[in-house]
Formats: sequence, C-alpha cells, structure tokens
Amino acid sequence: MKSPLLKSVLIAALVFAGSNLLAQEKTSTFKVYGNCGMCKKRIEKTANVEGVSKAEWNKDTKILTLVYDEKKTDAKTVQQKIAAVGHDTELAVAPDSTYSKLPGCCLYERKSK
Ligand SMILES: [Cu+2]
Repeated sequence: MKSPLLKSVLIAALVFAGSNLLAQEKTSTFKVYGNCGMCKKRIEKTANVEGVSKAEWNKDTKILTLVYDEKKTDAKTVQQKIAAVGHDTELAVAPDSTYSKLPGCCLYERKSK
C-alpha cells in the first residue's frame, strides 16, 4: 500500500461493509392462534411493522414465520402487536374485549382460556 490515506479509506470501507453484514436479518417462527383467511390477512398485516421484511402465517400449522432486522424490532414486540388485534400468540394473550369483537369465523379456540 503506497498511501497511508488510501489504506485508511480502504479499512473504513471494510468496516462499513462489515457492519452492514452484521445487520443481517433474523428469522423467528412462533405460534399465532387463528382460523381462516381473514385471520391470515389480519395477522400478516399486523406483523408487518418497521424492520420486518417477511411475515407469513400458515393457517394449518398456525405458525408465523417472521424475518426481521434485530436492530429495529424483535419477535416479542411483534407478538404483542398481534395479540392487540385479537390473536393469542406464544408470548402474548389478546385482551378478551378485542378477541370477542373478531368476526365469527375468526373466533379460534383459545388455549389459554
Ligand atoms: Cu379468521
């Protein structure tokens, strides 16, 4: 390396690239209780907060697959948001008043009740 300046610029570029790699996305899967296609839409829409790049709920297994940036959000926060719109999750329970306002087809069997 001829120039010390060039060297430090290169090092800075490498450190920058490295920190971008560290911001890699994390995948979490957890259970969200629900029944139908409407539930799927509601759950996925609610889970799609800032920092989430993918939220996909499987109606049959009740498993939500969440891909997100750990620096911006976490699985627990997303589960709390989902519970707040009426769906129980592994870590969060929906308020009874919210659950009871869901459309009839969405009134899934609550494990915790
Ligand atoms: Cu539903």
